[in-house]
Amino acid sequence: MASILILNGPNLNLLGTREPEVYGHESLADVEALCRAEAATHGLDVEFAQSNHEGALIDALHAARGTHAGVVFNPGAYTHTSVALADAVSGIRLPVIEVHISNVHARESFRHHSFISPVAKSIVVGAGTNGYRLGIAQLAHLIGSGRG
Ligand code: DHK
Repeated sequence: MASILILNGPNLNLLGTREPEVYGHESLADVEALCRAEAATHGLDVEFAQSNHEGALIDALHAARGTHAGVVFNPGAYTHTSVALADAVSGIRLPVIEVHISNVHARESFRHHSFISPVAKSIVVGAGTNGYRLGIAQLAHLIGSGRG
């Protein structure tokens, strides 16, 4: 069975309690459950991970090579700051779907720029936690069609 990595960056461990008016009431464990359910409908296995540390996220992306067929990645605030994460995404040559729970374009201007978007295969923004579902469906489409 093909597998995918769902990777979450800083502060996403606080989902459910952190600014629920922006990020909703679901916890990261709820998101993991929905990801596993969605992936199962596509016949995909899931590794689910979260880190508050940039280097650990880079290591997780590197480790996905040869292990996973693609990545659904919410880089959190590193989206707007990290050239190193963008280099990791382009370096691993796997399809990466960038997901943001909130509509970053309707928020502060510093959230409008993403270092990840130019190297992501697809982007899902502002769909709430359903964005992870959409990201997995898109990854399944890309993997299944050989366009990953
Ligand atoms: C999550 C964060 O932690 C923010 O720093 C980003 C993103 C937006 C989200 O919407 O999932 O700006």
